Amino acid sequence: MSQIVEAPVSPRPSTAERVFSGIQPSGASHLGNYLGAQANYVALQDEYDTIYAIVDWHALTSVHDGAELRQLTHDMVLDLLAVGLDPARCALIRQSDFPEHAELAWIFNTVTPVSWVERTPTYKEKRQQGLENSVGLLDYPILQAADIVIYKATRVPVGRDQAAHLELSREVVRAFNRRYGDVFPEPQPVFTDAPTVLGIDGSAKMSKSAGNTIPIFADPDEIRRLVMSMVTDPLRIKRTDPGRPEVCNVCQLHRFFGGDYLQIQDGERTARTGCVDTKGLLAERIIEFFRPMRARRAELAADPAVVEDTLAAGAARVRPIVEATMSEVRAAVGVGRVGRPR
Ligand code: AQP
Repeated sequence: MSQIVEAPVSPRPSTAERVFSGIQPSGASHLGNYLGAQANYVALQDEYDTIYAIVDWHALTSVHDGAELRQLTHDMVLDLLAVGLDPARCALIRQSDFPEHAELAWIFNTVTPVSWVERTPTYKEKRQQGLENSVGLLDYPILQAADIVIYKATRVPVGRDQAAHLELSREVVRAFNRRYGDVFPEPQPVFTDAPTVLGIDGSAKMSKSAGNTIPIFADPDEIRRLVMSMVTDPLRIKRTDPGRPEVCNVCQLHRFFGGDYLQIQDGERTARTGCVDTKGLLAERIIEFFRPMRARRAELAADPAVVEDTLAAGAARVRPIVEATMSEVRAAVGVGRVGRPR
C-alpha cells in the first residue's frame, strides 16, 4: 500500500526553514484534510522545526456553540496525534492560547487595503455556503497571515484551496515590510500530491461545510456507506460501458491507497471491472489504512490529560518565538511593551 506520509512535497523546504500550519476545529478530520495537509504535517516533522495550530478563533466564523467548539478543539488534538504528530518532534498549539496572534492580525489590518480581503475567493465561497458575513469572515486571511508569520515560518503545508490565502499573506508581509522595515519572511505553500481531494459528490472540494466528506475516523461501516455512495464517471451508465479513470474520483483516490492503481484504472477503462467493485475495494483499503490510527486515537482518548498536556508542551516551546517576534514588531510600529515581561 502506498504511504501517504511519503508523498513528495513540492517545493521541498530547506532544513533551516520553519514550517507552520493551522487547522480549524470545525468538524471531524476527513480524507481531504488528511491527504491534502495532515500527511505532510507528519512527514515534515522529522526534518524541520514544525509548529501546528488548532485555529479555534478561525472556527468561530462557523461554530457558534461554545461547548461544541471546545469539544471539537479537543477532538482535533486527538486526530492530529492519532495521524502521527509527535509532541517530541513538533509543537502542537491552540491559537487562542496566544493573544499575540490577534494583536499581530490587528497591526496587519492597518497595512491591508480592504479590496485585498474582499477579493479572496474563499470569502465569496463561504458566504455562498451560508456563513454569516461577519467582519471576522472577511478578516480571516489576515489572522491566518499573522498565525504563520508570527513564527517567521516560510513553509506552510496546506491544500490547494489555501493557495490564495498564502498569496495574500505574502502581500501583507510585503506591505508591512515596506512600511516598517524587513521584519517578516514571505511564506510559501507546500503541497502533497493530493492538493485537492474531491468530495463524495465527485465535483466539489471535500469540505466539512459542504457535507460531502469521508471522515477518516468514522466507523468502518460508515466509511463503506460513504464510499459506496461516491459519484463516479457520470458517463458510465452500464456495467459494460468503458470508464474514464481520469474523471472518476474513486479511481483517482485509489492512487493513494495501493501500488496497483494503474491496473485498477485500466480495469475501469476497459470495463473489466465495475464501479461497485472499485468502490468496494477503495472502502476496504481506506479502512485498513486508517485502522492503526483509529486504534491509537481510541487509546489517546482514554487518557484525560493527554490533550491539555500536549498543548501545554507546545505552548512552552513556542512562547519565546512569539515574544521575540512581537517585541520586534512593537518596536518597529511604535506600540506597547518591547522586551520580555518582568
Ligand atoms: N478537499 C481537500 N483537499 C485537499 N486539502 C484540503 N484541506 C481541506 N480540505 C481539503 C486542507 O486541510 C487543511 C485544514 O483545513 P481546515 O479544516 O482548516 O479548513 P478548510 O480548508 O476550510 O477545510 P474544510 O473541510 O473545507 O472546512 P470548512 O468546511 O469548515 O471550511 C488545510 O490545509 C486545507 O487546505
